[in-house]
Amino acid sequence: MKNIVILISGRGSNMEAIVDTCASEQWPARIAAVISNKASAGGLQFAASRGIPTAVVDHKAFDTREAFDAELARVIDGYQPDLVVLAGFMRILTEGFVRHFEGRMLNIHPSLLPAFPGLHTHQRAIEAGCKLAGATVHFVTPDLDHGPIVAQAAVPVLANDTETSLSARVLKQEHVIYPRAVRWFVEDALTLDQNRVMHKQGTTQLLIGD
Ligand code: NHR
Ligand code: GAR
Repeated sequence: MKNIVILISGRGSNMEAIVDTCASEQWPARIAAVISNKASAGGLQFAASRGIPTAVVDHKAFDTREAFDAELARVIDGYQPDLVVLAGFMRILTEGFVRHFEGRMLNIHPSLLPAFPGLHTHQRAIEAGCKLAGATVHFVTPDLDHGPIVAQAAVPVLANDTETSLSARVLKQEHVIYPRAVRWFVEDALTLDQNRVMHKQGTTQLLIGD
């Protein structure tokens, strides 16, 4: 059994998708905890309703990013994680924190990396005139949104898209690729060669959505 700790900052719909798929597909894993940097995160109630331990580490209670990250790492380590999953977690993490969980921390980013790292990805994709948008699951490295890519989902950008309509189209595919990628990790189905993540059985790591 692998222990998964999920970090959220808000709604937590990706966390929900992972919790539900872990149960329905009977992964060799348990969601050991859901942790938020915001007490108001909606996802905490969902996790509690499923009997998953929850915790809040409020970044505003710390003077520095290092101090926040040290406490966050201490709380996470209390659940003995094999994998840490960032699911809409909105705080940039320090190098020391990332090194501590290196090779066992995943993020989902709402763009087709390496395009549009950082925030406001959907608005930026629309303004750039992109015809394709999407989401990327990647290992977390100290360099923001630049870690090895585990899976990507692509969707069209339509002529009348707004940030709201495009983000909804992408999110639907996030709920497919993120549980899939986490499952690959807990099954030990991934290999890492330099910057390239490969599925051992050659399963496709690309999803084309609509
Ligand atoms: N930390 C490291 N070191 N590397 C990554 O790849 C990370 C990371 C922390 C979070 C998620 C990421 C995303 O998928 C992520 C990847 C927050 C910000 C940000 O600017 C940027 C990227 C991501 C998450 N956060 C502001 C900050 O000052 C706060 C914004 C807010 O609170 O709304 O930390 O997009
Ligand atoms: C998702 O679209 C995720 O890709 C994105 O925020 C949303 C969270 O939704 N992540 C980031 O922007 C990270 N900076 P959720 O809370 O419902 O999973």
